Amino acid sequence: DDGYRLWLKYDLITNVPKRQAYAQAAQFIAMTGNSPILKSAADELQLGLTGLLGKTVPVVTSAAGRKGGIVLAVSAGAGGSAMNNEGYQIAINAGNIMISGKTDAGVLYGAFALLRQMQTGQPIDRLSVTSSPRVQYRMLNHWDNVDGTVERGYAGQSLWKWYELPERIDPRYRDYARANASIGINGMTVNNVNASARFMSAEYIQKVAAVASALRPYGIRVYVSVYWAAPKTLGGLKTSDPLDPQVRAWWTAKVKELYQAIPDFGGLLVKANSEGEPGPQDYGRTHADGANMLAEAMKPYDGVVIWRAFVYKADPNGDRFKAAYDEFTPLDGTFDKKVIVQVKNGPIDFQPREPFSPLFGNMPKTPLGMEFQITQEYLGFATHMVYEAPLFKECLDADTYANGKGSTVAKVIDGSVHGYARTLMAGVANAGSARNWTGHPMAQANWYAFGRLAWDHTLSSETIANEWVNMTLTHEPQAAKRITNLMLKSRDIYVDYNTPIGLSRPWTGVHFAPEPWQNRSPRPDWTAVYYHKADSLGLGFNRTETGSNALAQYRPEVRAQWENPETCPLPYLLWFHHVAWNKKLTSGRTLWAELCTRFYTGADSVRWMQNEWGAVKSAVDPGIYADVSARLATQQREAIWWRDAWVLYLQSFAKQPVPAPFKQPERTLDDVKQSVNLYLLR
Ligand code: BDP
Repeated sequence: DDGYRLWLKYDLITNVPKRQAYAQAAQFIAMTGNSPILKSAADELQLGLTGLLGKTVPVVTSAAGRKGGIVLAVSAGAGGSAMNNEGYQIAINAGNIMISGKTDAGVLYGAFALLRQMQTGQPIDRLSVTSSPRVQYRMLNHWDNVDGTVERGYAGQSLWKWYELPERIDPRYRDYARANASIGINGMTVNNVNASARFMSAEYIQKVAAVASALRPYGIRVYVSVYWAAPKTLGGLKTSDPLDPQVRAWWTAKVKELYQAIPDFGGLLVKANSEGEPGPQDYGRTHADGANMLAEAMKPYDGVVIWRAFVYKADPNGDRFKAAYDEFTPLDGTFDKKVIVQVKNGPIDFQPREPFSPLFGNMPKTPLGMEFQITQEYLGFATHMVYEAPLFKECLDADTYANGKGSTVAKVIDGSVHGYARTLMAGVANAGSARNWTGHPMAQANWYAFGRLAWDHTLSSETIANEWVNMTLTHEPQAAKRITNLMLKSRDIYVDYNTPIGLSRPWTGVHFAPEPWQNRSPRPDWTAVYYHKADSLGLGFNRTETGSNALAQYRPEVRAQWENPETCPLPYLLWFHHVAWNKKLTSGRTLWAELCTRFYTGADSVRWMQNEWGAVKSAVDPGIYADVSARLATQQREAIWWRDAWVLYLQSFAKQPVPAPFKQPERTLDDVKQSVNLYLLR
């Protein structure tokens, strides 16, 4: 098994009574009409059933009084008012399994849901399911470049073969679309947020249009990331000032050109005045001026402008934590209704554990979308096993208290707290040209989990993991349970050896090798010491009133959870407090002892992961088994490297021995530094 089929495996069901029961209920697929999306639903059911049941199930145009089949039905009244436009209902009707939706996309999602029932061994003869997505724009953001590289991509090259397009449509585009539709994703940005203006050229618009045509039958709309200075570099204008009439006219014409080539074009994604990218502030204008100018160009069409809130200026005395809130909250209420502001889950940058961004709950008049990072930039690339659903859920389930208790981030995002007219969840994609799409076989689960949560954020990490394992790896119940458990623990294990108790960003330029000692860079907030603030007294970033006071950006109830170092939960402690090395923590250990405990237990736990994986050997495909085993061995070696780097470095401040039963690392701090310096050699 090379992993290419992802979770859409459709292997023959070996349990004979189960297979026969399914076959009884799925003797034909009836489809009236022939819209491309409905056809995709019928094709997928046929493909899936052929594989699962071991025989071809015919597609017919009508059930014609027959029973024992699957009927696909689009009708405006389907599901009543409880179901939205993309929702589906699966029910038994006149002896058939009826999959209905208000739109053909709803039926497509229902078809995948029915297949999932069978893939996970659930009964289908008494089905009664209604499901609607809680979020309207469910998107992947690809950080893919014109030259085929992928920013922070660890699974080969870009999926998009720009040099072959628009003429050649790689068959992978369709399989990519199938995978996404199966989890309800309905949008995709083709290119990096650090964008090239080439994507706005006539040549590339044709290429993007060809990709859009391949994805359209699966209900997926295409979006493009914008290079703010394109009117200058591509259009030959003297300025990109959003208030300049020529600039406005240029964008209006450009958007028109996009819609001529792609009638269902989704919209524009913008990273502006962030990490050196140009933007409206270059002309003394605001983010809202910029976004609204693009929104005006989009006015005749049904697309949107997605404006990222990932901004932080070089400010030697500032706290990067506060930057996005400080820049965006004053603009609340000034954005055009076509604009969605896309906010990273945490205030810094996709760290292994962050508190939720204080923007959530503080922009009642501006639809805020969620941006998660699926690709494991800070979670061990494609070598470490980290199941991300618990990270996503931790943020989604956090309470902002914006409208009193229960105003979770998820409810901000899905529009229920502030009544947002548009709702969005985006994930930075982890799929590339690797045969198995994601490099690490287990990283497929992160793509899967993102989609499932964008559809329904109330699903639990465990439910999603269990579904994925059953569809992808094994039906053997004990093994499935073991793998699910392993996945559920994997993120905390990573945090323990990487950034425990609220540490963050101990990275080098490659964002991987440990370098907590790194203290030189053009900007203070691009060093590691800026984030952990280790000194002879202690460790951590004081964000209380006596420090940067970033905590003031949260509601009092949230603040109360975090502002007292005596009661602040340990996972967040060093995010908000500078804590003395010998301070007794709620765990009963001193800070130094607690840190050592985390680093050592985290690294040791990777051995446990190896053992657990070893125990499922006979239940999973040998190729996948060997691949994951090898990556776990790398993870084990690197976990110890992380542990040693941190422990030795922090020990130079704490000036204490490593407490028993743990043993002082065998190498010295200099040894570790040398191993890291090799990463930086050219
Ligand atoms: C950072 C990445 C960088 C991205 C940036 C962003 O290191 O490659 O361009 O996020 O989201 O985490 O814009």
